Amino acid sequence: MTSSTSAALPLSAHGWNEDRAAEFAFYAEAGLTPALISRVDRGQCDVLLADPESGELRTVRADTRPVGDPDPVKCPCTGDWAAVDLAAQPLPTVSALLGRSTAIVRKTAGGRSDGQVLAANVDTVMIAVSLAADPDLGRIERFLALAWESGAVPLVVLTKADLVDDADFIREDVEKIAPGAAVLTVSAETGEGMDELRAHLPGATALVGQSGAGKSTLTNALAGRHAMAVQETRSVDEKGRHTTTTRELIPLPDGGVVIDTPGLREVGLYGGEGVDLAFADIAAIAERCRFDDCSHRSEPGCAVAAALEDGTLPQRRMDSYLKLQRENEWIASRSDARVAAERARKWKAVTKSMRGSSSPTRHDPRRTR
Ligand SMILES: Nc1nc2c(ncn2[C@@H]2O[C@H](COP(=O)(O)OP(=O)(O)O)[C@@H](O)[C@H]2O)c(=O)[nH]1
Ligand SMILES: [Mg+2]
Ligand SMILES: [Zn+2]
Repeated sequence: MTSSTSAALPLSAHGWNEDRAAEFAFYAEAGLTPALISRVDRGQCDVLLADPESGELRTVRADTRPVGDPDPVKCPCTGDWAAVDLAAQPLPTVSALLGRSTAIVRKTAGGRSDGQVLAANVDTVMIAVSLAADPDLGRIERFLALAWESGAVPLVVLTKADLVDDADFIREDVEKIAPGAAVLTVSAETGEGMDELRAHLPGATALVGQSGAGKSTLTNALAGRHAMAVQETRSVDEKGRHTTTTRELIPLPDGGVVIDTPGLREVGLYGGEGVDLAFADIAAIAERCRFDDCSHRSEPGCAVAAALEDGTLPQRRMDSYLKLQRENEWIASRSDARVAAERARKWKAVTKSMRGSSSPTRHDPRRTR
């Protein structure tokens, strides 16, 4: 066992593994300590690490400015593994971030085309949906696309089962729009379904969903303690206020971690294959179209049109698919423009450096995915 793995031993219950230790070896040699980012604020963060002296897990405040980046997707986020310089004064600093195995990235709210990482390195994206209101299938599909795109496995959890008596019917409806994902019904209030939920959650889990869906209540139930504040008054309208304001990582008593997130009003997609994975049933139908490049609009022998016609594919689901696909195409075109602008800037810097003396490039060990 290398010194960097033994130094991080208490962290292996919370996601530290051989791949991360191998990547970290370079930083271990520089005297840095491996740490898991549990919460990010402006310019600072909390990290979980194994105390080099006692070996106990503890939380340390650290300066994140050395790993700041103009691209928000590359900035440190909850769930990132970091190399921390504990000796730095006046505050320990995050000197580098390790590569991410998964990342939940949404388009930032508003008209901009920037991405925002909601959580990094999770194995499961748990989509919490309250049974107390009529489920918004389009919204669940959108969350599923976001989850598939992250590289983690989506899991839909229908919460507050104690408040309704048709939970199983609703679950069947949701299962139809969630190919490849498990759908569970739970009640944090009565404990119903909680054991099954725990069995679905090895490793790291991020909880996403609307405000008031019961995410923080579930986090507390899984953690076995009051780790997160929950909405005090049970809102009659299911919109809910934002009780949770930061993304926070909670280590679980039996290993693993849960990342609780504030409710999301806008869940813009940020490109990629997630939409196609979330609508794998449509892709399967489309394989039977006569033409490989069928646009499913007016071509003869279109299996999608036939499925819409005979009702096996609901029009609502097809519309939802097309809408999310268009959104993805828009963001892809915006990123192409951004990449082109970035390339132009680099060329300018390079030609300038060839004329001048100092090189504009600097060593940057960070990478994402
Ligand atoms: N009846 C019932 N209420 C719940 C359950 N889970 C959460 N709630 C209530 O739903 C409200 C919103 O919960 P909260 O965890 O703050 O939701 P969040 O915004 O998704 O984090 C709170 O008033 C909770 O007490 C449940 O299983 N049953
Ligand atoms: Mg909350
Ligand atoms: Zn077709």
